Amino acid sequence: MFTVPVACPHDCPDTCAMRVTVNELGRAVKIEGDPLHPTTDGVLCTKVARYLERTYHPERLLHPLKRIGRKGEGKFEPISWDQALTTIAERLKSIAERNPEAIMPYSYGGTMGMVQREGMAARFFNKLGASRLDRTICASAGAAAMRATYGAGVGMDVEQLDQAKLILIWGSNPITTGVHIWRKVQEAQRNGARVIAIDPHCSLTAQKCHQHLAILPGTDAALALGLMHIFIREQWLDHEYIERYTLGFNELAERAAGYSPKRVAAICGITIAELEALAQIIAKTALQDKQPVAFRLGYGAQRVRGGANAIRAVACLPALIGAWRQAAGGLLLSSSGFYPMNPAGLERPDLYPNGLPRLLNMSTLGDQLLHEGDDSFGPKIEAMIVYNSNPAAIAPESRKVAQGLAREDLFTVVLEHFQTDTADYADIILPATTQLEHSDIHKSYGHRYILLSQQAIQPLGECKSNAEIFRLLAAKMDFTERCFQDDDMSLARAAFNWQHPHTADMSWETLQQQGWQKLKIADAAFAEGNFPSPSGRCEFASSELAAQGLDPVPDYVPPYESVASNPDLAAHYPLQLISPPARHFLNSSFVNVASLRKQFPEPGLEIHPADAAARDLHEGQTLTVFNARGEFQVKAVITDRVKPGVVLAYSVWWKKSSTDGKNCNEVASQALTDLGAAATFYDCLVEVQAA
Ligand SMILES: Nc1nc2c(c(=O)[nH]1)N[C@H]1C(S)=C(S)[C@@H](COP(=O)(O)OP(=O)(O)OC[C@H]3O[C@@H](n4cnc5c(=O)[nH]c(N)nc54)[C@H](O)[C@@H]3O)O[C@H]1N2
Ligand SMILES: Nc1nc2c(c(=O)[nH]1)N[C@H]1C(S)=C(S)[C@@H](COP(=O)(O)OP(=O)(O)OC[C@H]3O[C@@H](n4cnc5c(=O)[nH]c(N)nc54)[C@H](O)[C@@H]3O)O[C@H]1N2
Ligand code: SF4
Ligand SMILES: [Mo]
Repeated sequence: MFTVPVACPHDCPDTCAMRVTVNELGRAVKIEGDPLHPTTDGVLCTKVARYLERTYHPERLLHPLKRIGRKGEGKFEPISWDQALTTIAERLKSIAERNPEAIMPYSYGGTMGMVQREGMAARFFNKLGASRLDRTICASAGAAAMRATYGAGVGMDVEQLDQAKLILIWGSNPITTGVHIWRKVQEAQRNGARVIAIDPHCSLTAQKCHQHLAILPGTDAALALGLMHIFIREQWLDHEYIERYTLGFNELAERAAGYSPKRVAAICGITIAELEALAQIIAKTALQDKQPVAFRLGYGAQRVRGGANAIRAVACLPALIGAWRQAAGGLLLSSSGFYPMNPAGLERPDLYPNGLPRLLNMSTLGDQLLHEGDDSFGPKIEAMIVYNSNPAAIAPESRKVAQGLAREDLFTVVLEHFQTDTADYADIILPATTQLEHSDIHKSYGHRYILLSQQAIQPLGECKSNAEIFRLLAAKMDFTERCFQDDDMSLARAAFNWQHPHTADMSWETLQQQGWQKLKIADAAFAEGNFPSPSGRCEFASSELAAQGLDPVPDYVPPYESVASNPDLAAHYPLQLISPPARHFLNSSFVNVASLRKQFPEPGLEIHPADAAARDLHEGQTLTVFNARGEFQVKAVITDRVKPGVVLAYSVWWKKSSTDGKNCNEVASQALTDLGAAATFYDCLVEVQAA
């Protein structure tokens, strides 16, 4: 028996350090959280505690497969690796000879490792000159907002959160989506902190907070501007911090002046008293008591039309009250901007044959696959290589995605662990290794550690890692550059700039033995400004946005689809649907793990008793949720956890695991956010009826 340090590969802010025990037969027999890693603290979430069940799942793909049925039908037969790679290389070569931009990579967060994510894959597609993919499905609105405000996705250290005295959990549901951060919040609660959730849904987290403010989806910017309005009216401001470390206060104050408490209460669906009380407790804690105020900002608030402006507006709050002065104060959306990346070394953009290829937005996949090609779009998409993603289930407006994937003239390759909804449409499926079967290196978007993950077991069946698959494909394509022979550890070393002050003290030996090391960053890194923005200040008025001719100051941008902002549409589809993550799944991963499915056997729709009564709906009844884009079926869950006018369906079910072969992304729209061109999953009007 021996243990191996492994990093959790999933798309989760906690990026846990794990210990995997392997027996004499080379089989992984135990997985646990590393008790020495400070944020993991020996604990894994309910999903990854079942990682061995997922790894040794009887339905793991173990051999390359070739489609023999219709697209989408899911009928395949085994072929050899050489046959599979030769078929793919021949097809890609013939397309690339005409126009390599007709080839589209499609990938996202199946694994977050720098090696198996876009390491060798990026080199391969760059050299090929394939279309670039704009990876907007999750966080690009928030990232654009943080860049405009602070210069990068940086923020407070979650390890300090237990010392905060007021914590606002804003558009985040950490009990579900990042339980280790929640454990820190619990410690803070035991230390006397007050915790407030701002969320349209009374989520698992909101239920455990002292207070829950249920705003309407997509109205966060109005709420933040309303808080500013009151801060300024009452002069509840850290004048010195604003003077020395921010930019554009006067413009911001002018904007906030338009957001009277009365107007904001009406937009957000709350009372003026609730808004005034929130402003007061924030200001009192920060300015009168001089205690740390922390904002845990999640991605939930940015999946709407005005998502980036919402994050911009909320992100201004800690600077106004000087919350950054304390290590346990400030804000965290993402910590990924702290990591000194080395894209030139890892992804090798120098390999592009003819300059930058076109950029395809992954959030509008349906429209793109159905596009015939023209001068502005470029060539019709003829081939799609999918890895680390399940677009048939997770991308919006799935009817169009499915239509596109069903195109007989589209050549589709899917690298996967399982035969997902997407894999059913593949021409060739390639079996990929899991985290236990390959090595990788990880950053985090929650904490500040680098983790080195080591291979613990031999690949199952004939599985190969993504990096190995792209290495072999590069050889088949006759790519002769030496970088296509780099092994996984060389790729891992190339991922970061090790000369940067944040990494300069790290040693590779420690990473190998311990599995993790912390970036060197001061606890209260922004106590005196020093933000990575062009001015070094918090930019209330963003110089980057001004240079692009955009509104430099955050504003409330109403949703595309809500009763107030689109009454004509709401006349037909009056309910706002949100579809946040399910606790027992990770996006569409783990949906097929039996022990987890037992706890969440079928998709449901949370609907308020008044909305249910108005439609004569009963608990447990099968419902059809629909709009002009599509429909899907769910079981009715009648509850006041949602307010009237709002409904909730947890994401993301495999379509083929539900009775009608559909999921909530049938009705989600392909419209994009104000900045960052991100998906708008929670900006969606629907109607509901008995099936
Ligand atoms: N168990 C589990 N964990 C996960 C995932 C998973 O699928 N399952 N997914 C992972 C991924 S990829 C991500 S990006 C993160 C996301 O995790 P978070 O950052 O927590 O974001 P979301 O889960 O999208 O949404 C969080 C909350 O926002 C609320 N919300 C919806 N609309 C609005 C709004 O307009 N305003 C406000 N204030 N709140 C709103 C939702 O009701 C939800 O409770 O979680 C990761 N962790
Ligand atoms: N309605 C609705 N839709 C959503 C969301 C929502 O909140 N509501 N959330 C959105 C968000 S935040 C995100 S991040 C996206 C996530 O979308 P995706 O990034 O596509 O995430 P998953 O659905 O988990 O699919 C990842 C796939 O990668 C595979 N995989 C894992 N590791 C490897 C590997 O090493 N190699 C290969 N080849 N494959 C691997 C897994 O088996 C899995 O099938 O979904 C988005 N979709
Ligand atoms: S909490 Fe997140 S990082 Fe930790 S084991 Fe679970 S999914 Fe992985
Ligand atoms: Mo995500």
